Amino acid sequence: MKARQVHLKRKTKETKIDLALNLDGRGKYKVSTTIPFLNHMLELLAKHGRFDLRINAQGDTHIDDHHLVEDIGIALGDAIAKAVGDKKGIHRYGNFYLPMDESLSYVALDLSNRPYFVWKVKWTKSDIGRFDGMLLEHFFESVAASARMNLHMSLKYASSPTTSPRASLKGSRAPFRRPSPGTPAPKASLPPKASCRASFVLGKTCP
Ligand SMILES: [Mn+2]
Repeated sequence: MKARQVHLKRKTKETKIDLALNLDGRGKYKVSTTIPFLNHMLELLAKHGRFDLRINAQGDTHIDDHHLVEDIGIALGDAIAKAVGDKKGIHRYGNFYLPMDESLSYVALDLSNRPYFVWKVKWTKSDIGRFDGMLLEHFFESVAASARMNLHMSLKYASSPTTSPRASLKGSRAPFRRPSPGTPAPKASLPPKASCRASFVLGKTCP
């Protein structure tokens, strides 16, 4: 089976992005965005989604992180849409509860081709290190719009201001991992049984 992969470049006045995504990869990543927390988030997305993800991105972060975060979201969504292709044999819908310490987040999505984004996340403090957690909403909104997916993200509850943004975004990577019948993944990229059962991969099947 042909791996569902894409390599794209995006250049605007504010940002320059080179992105390669392989949905049938093994969780290998090389992410360099100049924003440490965003690197961390995208690396986890690749690792737990078992995607191969390479991103090299720079932007006008001397002003603030807004443009670069948004444009990486657009590029990633675009790559997902292109890599998924005709969506044959995969689950269109995915959802996941993710607990993290005392926080619980819930994410549901539909690769519907009708972009819609719902964000039910409230936090009192949104700084994550040097990263402005408020930008996460814009990031996922951009991903949803350019991947043309219906994406709902909510933080059910949290008492710690530091775990709540993390729980929300960690939940976000999970729906990309639903195992699905009908489209056998290449032998070399089959995920281990436990992780396959526990979560899900777009278009991948459990061994
Ligand atoms: Mn914007």
